[in-house]
Amino acid sequence: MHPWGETLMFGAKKTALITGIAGQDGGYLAEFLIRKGYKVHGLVRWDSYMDPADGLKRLEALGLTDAALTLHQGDVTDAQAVTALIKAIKPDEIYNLAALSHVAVSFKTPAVTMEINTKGTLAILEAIRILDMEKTVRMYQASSSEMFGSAPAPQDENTPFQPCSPYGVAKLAAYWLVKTYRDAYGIHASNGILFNHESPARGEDFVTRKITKAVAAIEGGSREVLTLGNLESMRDWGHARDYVEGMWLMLRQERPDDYVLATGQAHSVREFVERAFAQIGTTVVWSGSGVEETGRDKRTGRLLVSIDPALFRPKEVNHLLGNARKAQDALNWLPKYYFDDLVADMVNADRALLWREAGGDSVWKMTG
Ligand code: G4F
Repeated sequence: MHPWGETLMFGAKKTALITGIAGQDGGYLAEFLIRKGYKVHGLVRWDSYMDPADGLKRLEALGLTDAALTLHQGDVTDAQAVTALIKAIKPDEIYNLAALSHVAVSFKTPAVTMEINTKGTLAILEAIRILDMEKTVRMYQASSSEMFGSAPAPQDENTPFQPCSPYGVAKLAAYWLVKTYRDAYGIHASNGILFNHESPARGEDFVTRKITKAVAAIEGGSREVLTLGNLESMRDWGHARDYVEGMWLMLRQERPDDYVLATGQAHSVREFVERAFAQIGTTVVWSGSGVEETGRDKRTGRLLVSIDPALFRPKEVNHLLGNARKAQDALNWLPKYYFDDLVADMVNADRALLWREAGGDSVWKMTG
């Protein structure tokens, strides 16, 4: 039998289905819901399922084995299969986290991005309608601050969207599908408009984890230089652990609605680099400009950061800064982690991971 077989957990009060459970948010949300006593089902794409050592590593790192949750092999774009799954497990809550989530990749695969991020959402909404589950299931849709695109900061639920990427456009279409199905059919479906949220479980292609992994490797001597694109982008970075709680809180509300989750503080990629190196006691000094800019160790002069023009995007979102006042008032949601705590958590986790990989006796745990 597959190591992640169909074992059921008994005694759970509610049943939740998480699409995209193998991702950063999926793992933390599964852990959170299991602690709340939920029976958790997860939809996992075939490539993650077939290579569990890699595809399910986040769940394993959180100690989530097949004794705790039930994984189903499938794809959110497969509408019939999604309908059959929802019919079979009759979830009380559905969290749609499945997505092509890398903005830069969405420029290279725009059609696939629309397929997964928009039609995947439609498959779930249609399943709820076709199965007459409008009154028995609540749905969370992972909407994104990327939908704001070039809209001036700060952004909140009333800010007009101006997406700047195929990813942002696809997420915006899904956002509107949720609103439309909610109004047309009375489905309890809510959009969480989440600003960037990171953690030690973040994929290594996203800038924060790319930085923290490189900082740990440079400190450990296994790497020379960190190569980045645009250093000036401003992002409102929070911790994924805080944000999954916000998702759950949205489904506790009597009426479905749309909520921004954000820390209310924005920092540049450059500041993230500086803070991450500061965590290992290194001060970065910058010189040059544009693609010629470099960051060096203030003490030794050693090259630490260089710029690769290939890492710039065809169109950039310059400044994301969220106002989560509505979530604070209605959901009583407030983040516990802010910028410095987040960077420290990620750098320390990557140092511990490197140490463990090198045969040290420290056991990596996702902290927080
Ligand atoms: O870490 P990023 O790739 O995240 P981005 O594009 O903001 O998207 C993330 O947040 C969204 C919420 O607003 C989510 F919806 C989305 O799924 C994802 O989670 O890039 C952040 C910034 C960008 O401005 C990028 O141009 O960092 C800049 N950057 C500079 N050098 C880099 C790099 N980004 C990446 N990934 N890799 C670099 O080397």
